[in-house]
Amino acid sequence: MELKNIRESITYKTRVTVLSGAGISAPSGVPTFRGGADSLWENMRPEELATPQAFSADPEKVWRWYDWRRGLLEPCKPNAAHYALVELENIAGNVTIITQNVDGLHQLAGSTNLMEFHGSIWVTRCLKCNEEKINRTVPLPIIPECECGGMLRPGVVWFGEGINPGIMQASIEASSNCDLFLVIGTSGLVHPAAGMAHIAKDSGATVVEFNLEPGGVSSHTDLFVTGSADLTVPQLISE
Ligand code: BV8
Ligand code: ZN
Repeated sequence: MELKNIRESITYKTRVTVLSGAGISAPSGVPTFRGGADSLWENMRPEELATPQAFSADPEKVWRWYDWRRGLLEPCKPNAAHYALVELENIAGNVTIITQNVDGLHQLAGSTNLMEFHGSIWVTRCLKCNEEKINRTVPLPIIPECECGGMLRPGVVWFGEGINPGIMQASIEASSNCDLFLVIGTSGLVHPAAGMAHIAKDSGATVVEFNLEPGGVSSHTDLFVTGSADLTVPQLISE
């Protein structure tokens, strides 16, 4: 099976579900989590920072890390892989994107049916009144506060926190009811996100992975497309 066969198999009836990870945004200049030198967590360990415990222990330190990442992300633009998934919406029956990324690049590219499985770095949530707001201020005053006077936290899902039940349910639905499941730029190490590929495979979908190297879900794929996502994913649309 080749990418050419996959491209030719997509019709207006094909239901496509996508699981994307940091690798789809790497060509946009967004550092990945477990990558090489450009990795985001090289000098800071995720357990130290992306957890509720780290935040309650030292909210200022955790906010400085998120504020630094927001500053890195601000100039980043979607790349050809993000745009190819938008174009795919005009070719396939429907396209549902489940992204692990918190960078907002799928929205910027124009994807309409999108679930942010791990939340968004551009959202803040108040610990007191629970209000969630989009906030693109860079840099943020540290520690940012709500109008109600409550402390704000990043609107992301930390390690040890559950996924939003509505998003979890919809993601399981989309993974168990699709013809084609695309896994793009993820190491497949983080659960339950990575489990969506297993659900798709078990429900009979064709699973195609786009990555530089195999990862945690590669044993469940029908086709592995090696290369940078901005070069390989557009080949789903045209030669
Ligand atoms: C939960 C938001 C329970 C925050 C993130 C042991 C075994 C299994 C699971 C666990 C375990 N111990 C603990 C767990 C659970 C834990 C987990 O999975 N840990 C892992 C590390 C083992 N999961 C959780 O805690 C989850 N919650 O289980 O809760 C529960 C249930 C009910 C009620 C209460 C509690 C929540 C996990 C969410 C964590 N939040 N992000 C933030 O961003 O600050 S995860 C973080 O990692 C990002 O969201 C990221 O998306 C995600 C996954 O990373 P990737 O996207 O895959 O990125 P990575 O750098 O790893 O890989 C990049 C890939 O791209 C590579 O494959 C590379 O080859 C490729 N690539 C690079 N360049 C390119 C490319 N590909 C193509 N083209 C390129 N150019
Ligand atoms: Zn508030």
